[in-house]
Amino acid sequence: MTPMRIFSGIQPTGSKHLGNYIGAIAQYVEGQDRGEALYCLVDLHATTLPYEPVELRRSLYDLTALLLAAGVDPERCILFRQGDVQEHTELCWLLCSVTELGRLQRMHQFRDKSLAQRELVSAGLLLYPVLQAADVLAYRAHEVPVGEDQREHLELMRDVARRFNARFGEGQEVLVVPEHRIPTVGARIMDLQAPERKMSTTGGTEQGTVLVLDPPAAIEKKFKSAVTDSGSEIKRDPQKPGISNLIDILAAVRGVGTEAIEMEFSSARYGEFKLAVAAAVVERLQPVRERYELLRADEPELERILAQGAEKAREIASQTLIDVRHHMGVGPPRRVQPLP
Ligand code: AQP
Repeated sequence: MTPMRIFSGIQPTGSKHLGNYIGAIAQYVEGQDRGEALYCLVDLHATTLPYEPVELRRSLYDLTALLLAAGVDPERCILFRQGDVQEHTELCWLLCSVTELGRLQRMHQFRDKSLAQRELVSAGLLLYPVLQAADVLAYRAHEVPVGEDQREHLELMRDVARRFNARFGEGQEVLVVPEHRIPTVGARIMDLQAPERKMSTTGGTEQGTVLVLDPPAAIEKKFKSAVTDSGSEIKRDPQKPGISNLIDILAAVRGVGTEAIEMEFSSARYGEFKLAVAAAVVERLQPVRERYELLRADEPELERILAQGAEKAREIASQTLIDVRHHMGVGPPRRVQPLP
C-alpha cells in the first residue's frame, strides 16, 4: 500500500511570520511523523510578482535554514526547491487544458494581488494556482497542510485532478484528488494591529506582524501594543477579533484548545494576558532563531540538502509525468511500464 503522502509548498519571499509558522511550518514538522512528507520551496511561484533575482536566491537560503531550524528534518522528509524539478512546469502546462479560465480570473488571491499591482500584472499571477496544482498532483499527494487562506486554491486543485481523470483517465485515477489539512486552531492568525485582516507578508502592518526571527524584545513590544477592545473578558467572540486572535495564538503555540486558555485566564486583565502570550511565543521561537543563525551560515550545506531532496522528488514526479503524457497522448508512445 502507498504510504500517506503529504505535500506543501512555501514561498521564499520575505520573512516568515507567526501566521506562516502556526498555519504551515509547525504542521510540516508534525507531518513528518504521519507519512511521507514533501516540502517544496516554491521559487517559481515567487517570480509572479516583481522581485530581484539576487534577493530570491538569498531568501531561498534564508527559508531553507528557517525550516531546518524549526524542525523540518531532511532525513525524515523530502525538502527541495521547486525550480530544480522541471516536471512541475511541464505538468502545469498540461493541466492548463483542464483548467477553467474564468475560475482563475475569479480567484480571490489573483483579484487582490492584481489590483494591488502597480505595474505589470503577469500571466504567471493568473496561472499561479495551476502551478500550485501541478506541485501537489505531480506527487499524487493525499494531504496538503495549509492555512485557511489557501482553501480556494485547494478546491481548484481538486477540481483540476477530477477533470483530468474524467477527461483522460480512461476509468483510472491517474491523479490523486488531495485533501487539505487546515489546523483546527490557528488556521488564520490575524494582524495584531488590524485583527480583521490576516497576518500577511505583503498586506500587513509592521507592528502587527510578528516575525519568526524577531528578537524577544521586539516580539514583546508587538504583543504589548496589540489592538484589543474596550471590554475586559478574555473570551472568543466575533465582536472581539483582537482578543480572539490572541487566544488562538496562545492555544496554537501551547497545543491546547481555546477553551483551556479562556478558563486559565478567566480572571486576568488584558495587559497580563498579552504578556503571557508574548512569553509563550518567545519561548517557542527563541530556539528556532538560535538554530537559524548557525544553519544559515553554511550555504554549501543548505545547497547540498536541497539537491539531495530534488533528486528524490524528481524520482517520484517523473513517474507521474510518464503516466500523464501517456494518457494525454503527448510525446512518443510509452515503451516501458512505469514502476508501480
Ligand atoms: N495569517 C495566517 N494564518 C495562518 N496561516 C497562514 N499562512 C499564511 N498566512 C497565514 C499560511 O502560510 C503558508 C505559507 O504560505 P506562503 O509562504 O506560500 O505564503 P506567503 O504568500 O509568503 O505568505 P502570506 O503571509 O500568506 O503572504 P501574502 O499575504 O502576502 O500572500 C500557507 O500555507 C498559508 O496558508
